[in-house]
Amino acid sequence: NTLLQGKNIVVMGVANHRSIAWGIAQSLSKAGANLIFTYQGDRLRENVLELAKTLDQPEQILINCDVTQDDDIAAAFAQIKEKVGVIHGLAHCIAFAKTEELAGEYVNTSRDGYHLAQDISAYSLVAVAREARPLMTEGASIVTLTYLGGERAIPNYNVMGVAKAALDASVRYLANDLGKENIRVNAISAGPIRTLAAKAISGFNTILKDIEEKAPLRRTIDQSDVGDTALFLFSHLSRGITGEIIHVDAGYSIVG
Ligand code: 0WD
Repeated sequence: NTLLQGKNIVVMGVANHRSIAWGIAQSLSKAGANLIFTYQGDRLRENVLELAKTLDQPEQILINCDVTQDDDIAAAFAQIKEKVGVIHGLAHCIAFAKTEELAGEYVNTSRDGYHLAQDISAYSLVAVAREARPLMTEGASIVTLTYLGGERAIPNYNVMGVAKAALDASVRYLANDLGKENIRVNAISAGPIRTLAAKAISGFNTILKDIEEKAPLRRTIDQSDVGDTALFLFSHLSRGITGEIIHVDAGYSIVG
């Protein structure tokens, strides 16, 4: 399909072939988008390069960007500007919390752990949107990834749930700020998928089993389910949608 032909889209957060960001990249590439990847530090560069080479892209554009560093973010978008000039989309697929805070009681969350989860998982969207904005001169779509644990208290999700609640609120505030420039901001609330980040959450297998039993579609979702919804959100088809949280979870949130 050609839904995203001629669109330059930045994809942040590919770590390996299981990453949701990678599922999104595959859907967008198939729709003709020109992709720019950002990765966290040199340890991931080779991984992302190998993956990017498997896509039908004129060239691999890879840019280092650790979102805890304002300088990195500014430098990354300066490079992106130099490379492509205008961007039409940005997929933010980044989160982090300390493993020890993704188990047991939320009440034990440390000040450090709280700040770290908020910084990487929620504030980073604000920082990135601010740097991306000047490049989004033809209107654009920003998509982030959230989880039901931001709406409900889900066992073990803890500090990340609170970070997702902040992320969800940020989507609404950013959508309101940027809408006048025809920049839309939405989140996909994905059902649980086995990825590197998911490994850190205790009891993850139990969560998957519960979905298979209770979700209306009686199945878990995968990276391609999220990728194709992202494709819709980056396309003209979703032009009237902003500030929204779309659940791609086989319907679990309506029954669980
Ligand atoms: O079940 C799931 N897997 C769900 C994930 C359900 C619902 C939502 N999500 C969200 C996550 O919370 C996250 O926001 O999807 C997003 C992508 O997560 P993922 O695809 O599940 O996990 P992963 O492949 O690990 O990608 C997250 C990446 C990091 O990977 P690692 O595992 O190396 O920490 O976020 C990136 C990094 O590549 N990341 C950073 N990028 C730049 N700067 C930073 C940072 N400081 N920290 C983490």
